[in-house]
Amino acid sequence: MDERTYTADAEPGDTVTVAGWVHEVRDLGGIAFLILRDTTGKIQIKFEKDEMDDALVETGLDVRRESVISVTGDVEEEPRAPTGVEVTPGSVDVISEADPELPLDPSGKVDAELSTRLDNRTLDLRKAEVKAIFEIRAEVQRAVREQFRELGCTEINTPKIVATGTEGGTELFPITYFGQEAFMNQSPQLFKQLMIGSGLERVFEIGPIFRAEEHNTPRHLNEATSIDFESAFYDHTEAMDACESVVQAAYEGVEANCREQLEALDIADEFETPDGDFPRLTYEEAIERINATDELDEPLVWGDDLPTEGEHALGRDVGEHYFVTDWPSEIKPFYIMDQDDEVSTGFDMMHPEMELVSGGQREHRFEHLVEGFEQQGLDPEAFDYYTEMFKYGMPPHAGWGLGGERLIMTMLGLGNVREAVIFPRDRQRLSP
Ligand code: AMO
Repeated sequence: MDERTYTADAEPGDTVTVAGWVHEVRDLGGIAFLILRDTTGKIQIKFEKDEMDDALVETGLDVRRESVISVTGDVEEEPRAPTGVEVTPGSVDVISEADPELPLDPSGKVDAELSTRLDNRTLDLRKAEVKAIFEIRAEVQRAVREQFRELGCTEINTPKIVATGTEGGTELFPITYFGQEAFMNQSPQLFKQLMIGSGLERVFEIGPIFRAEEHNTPRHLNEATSIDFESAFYDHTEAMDACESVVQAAYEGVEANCREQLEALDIADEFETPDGDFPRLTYEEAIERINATDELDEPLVWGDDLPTEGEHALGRDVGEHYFVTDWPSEIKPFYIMDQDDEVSTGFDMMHPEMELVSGGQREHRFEHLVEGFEQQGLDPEAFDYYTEMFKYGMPPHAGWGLGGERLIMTMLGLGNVREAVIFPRDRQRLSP
């Protein structure tokens, strides 16, 4: 079956079988061209009507757009062809005929709404600029994994069906688990921390997280991909260093290995790898700078979370990736270690347009941890499986979680986070 040649590998002088989709047919009278597309690109098939068998010409020219065909023929140089070569066919096989009514135009000549595109993702991903997003996403995951290995991490996979939430009770998806209440996991937070007391010490995971977020915004998903890191004997500043190196590695990988994809997205010229030394602003400096922009109706005070408009105002002011550190303890989760009565070790890493990462040093002292649960209104007993392990030798540790889709969205300047997910889950979308 796969004795075909990819269109990108067809060289003048070769006799090849190329196979893929009918991108378009251009009939100029005595001569006609069929453009065949496969995963590597496109190639021109030439039909000279007077010199070819009528049945062959008919098969080639009557085939509907987006049908799958295979063509065997000789490759010749042709400077006027889009790729500099063309195929003179000896045979054409129609393998899978497409319906004439396409729900979406994969040539991109006719624009489609995002919802139509998501309903017909298979066809949508036939477009070079859409396919490019997912090739870049794959490269980001490869580069990030490699950087984690450089940092001495072991990749782990933790359960997605769990008994308790960690990131606030309202955002959980309940499920039934053999008659018992269970939830889809919001974060691998507790599991990755449990590995700190194991022999692994430094771990990462790239996996799904589930958030029953009410907001239907361009940057929220109900199923997202979290890139999680956790290390023993790290404080929050060392965790931030690791975060910078991972984000930088993702950009470097794309810059080095995705030239063609960046071109398909028309952003090759402006694409830049950040220098990996992101400014670190304290929360206090951040709210002062936001207040100084005068863009909020009410100035922010200590203890407020940063509203979206505040993040945008600060992002414009800073103009690059940056951290916000030293958050008030009261607005960070129970597992974050405090520096004193008011200030935590929690941090966020921001792109000028949105938050990408949350992290911090963790509370590893058993008594403090149990107190933190109570303060947050959580029943420590429900978390016994977690807290118990803090009694048997748990080193100080720190880590973070990075939103995979938001990383891609901000890297490529996409208008909606759903563009970075093949089959997104949001309030309206449960299939495909
Ligand atoms: P947090 O809840 O801030 O932290 O999530 C970390 C990052 O994950 C991404 N993210 C989302 N992306 C799209 N849609 C969503 N609904 C969504 N929710 C989160 C964001 C966010 O910055 N356990 C901590 C991390 C840690 O401390 O290690 C946590 O989950 O980019």
